[in-house]
Amino acid sequence: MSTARTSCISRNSFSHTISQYGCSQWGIFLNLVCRNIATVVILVAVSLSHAQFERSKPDTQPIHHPVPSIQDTESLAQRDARMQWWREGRFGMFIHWGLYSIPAGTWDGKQIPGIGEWIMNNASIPVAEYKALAPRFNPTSFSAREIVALAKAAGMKYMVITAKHHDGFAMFDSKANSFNIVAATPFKRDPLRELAEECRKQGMKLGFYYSQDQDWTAPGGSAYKTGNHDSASHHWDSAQDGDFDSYLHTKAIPQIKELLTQYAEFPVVVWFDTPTANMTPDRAAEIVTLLNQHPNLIWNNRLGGSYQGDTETPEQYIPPQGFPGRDWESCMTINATWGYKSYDTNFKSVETLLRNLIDIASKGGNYLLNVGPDSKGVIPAAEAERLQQIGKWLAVNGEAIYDSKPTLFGPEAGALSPIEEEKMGNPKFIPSWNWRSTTKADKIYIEIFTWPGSGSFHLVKPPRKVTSAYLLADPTHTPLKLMQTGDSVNVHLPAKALDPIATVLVLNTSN
Ligand code: H79
Repeated sequence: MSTARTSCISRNSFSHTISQYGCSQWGIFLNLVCRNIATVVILVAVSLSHAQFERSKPDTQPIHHPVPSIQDTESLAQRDARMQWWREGRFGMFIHWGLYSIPAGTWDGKQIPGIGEWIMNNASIPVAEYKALAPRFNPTSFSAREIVALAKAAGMKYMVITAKHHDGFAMFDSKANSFNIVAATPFKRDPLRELAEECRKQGMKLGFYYSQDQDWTAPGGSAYKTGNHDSASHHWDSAQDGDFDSYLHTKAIPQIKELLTQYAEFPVVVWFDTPTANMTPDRAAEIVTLLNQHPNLIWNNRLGGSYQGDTETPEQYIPPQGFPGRDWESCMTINATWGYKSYDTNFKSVETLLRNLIDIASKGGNYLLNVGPDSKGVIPAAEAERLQQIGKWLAVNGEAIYDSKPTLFGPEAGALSPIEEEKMGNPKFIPSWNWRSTTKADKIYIEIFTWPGSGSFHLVKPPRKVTSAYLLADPTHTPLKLMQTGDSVNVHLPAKALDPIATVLVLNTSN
């Protein structure tokens, strides 16, 4: 591999107060639906912090990369063009699907705590026993057509499916390694090929998740430590022992090559995960060499080896301030697991899911919402129903979400608690759920969660001149009465919200 070229590029020095994977208190917030907010609230918008969510150029410091990546070499204009569809899309479907959907959270008659796709590690299942799941995998009810149609109905613009998770099982036709869905199961079909065809037909973008570093069934693959596993290798079965470079060269890199070349225009996203110390800059550079051959590709910040990729990936939380200067995507589960668990019925409400989407859009990010098909290939009905409901809201109100810019206000999202602290000792961010805002060139959208009993929405010192207003869900877009007094504007609202979850007030504006 060529490591001769070198470059000095820049690193975003913005310091994150919440770790990438740690859900900290956020999961708790986001699972809480604030039901006991006083019903009589005057919603007041104060614009204090213009542009705090804009993607401004961050403070930078140099990083050395053995092979420069596309992000190191392209211009800002090229980056904007490459990221355009992703930034506009706002909402994607994450699909965690693999052999773990067979045990579905139960092993040897015991319910295994934790996320379903981690069952092999969490229950210390020996390699041979786990591999024996493959001949039992026959998801005959899998329909790429239906899954893509569901994503479309939900208003999602892209999907990312696990091509290989940490268990090492490839959900695609791989010549590089026979532990895959085509060679090792009675199913024999390639779901990635079928999804690619349907995405092409139905106008959906398709990306692949690939666990490049952890691989619990390939000799030499990495493992995160859980339980009483070996303190150095973190392995729990000698069949996992081996040389990381030979894993990288005989499995991961060949499979990444296959994924990048077997599916025509797809993938448009490669979603790496959980780099360990094994993913050194030189090893990551070998993967970057492959990625560089696909100049429109978008890839996340989890490759490792000091590469920052295109996107920040807060997992199971929404960053209170977004990630100034970076593209970002919150990935979140719809219940409490990524991979299917038969007994996880802890589904988030449509209200919570929609608030998350709106909250994320108001901070300039994307929402990658996960579903976990079962061992027959079916997305559980409780998940599909929720997606349909979100889609209904977006069919009416999508204009406020897609291709929108972040809020011009800021304090409406919440505030740091003067008393409560999170794990790291930083002040805890307490979200507020009265309203959010998104922006377009000549419009300000106010997504109202808590309908004001006062009958009006009050704006103090609006950042732009408000010329007229209406509700997006009002089919006639009847103008609402505006009262301008001094430096504030009052918008009269009907007595009842048009949508119990979020009603969008549109303000036409001029500068
Ligand atoms: O694919 C999903 C997760 O399986 C994956 N990322 C998302 C998108 C992921 N892998 N690792 N992590 C996230 C973070 C690791 C958390 C851990 Fe644990 C805490 C590993 C050991 C302790 C969670 C709890 C997993 C096992 C026990």
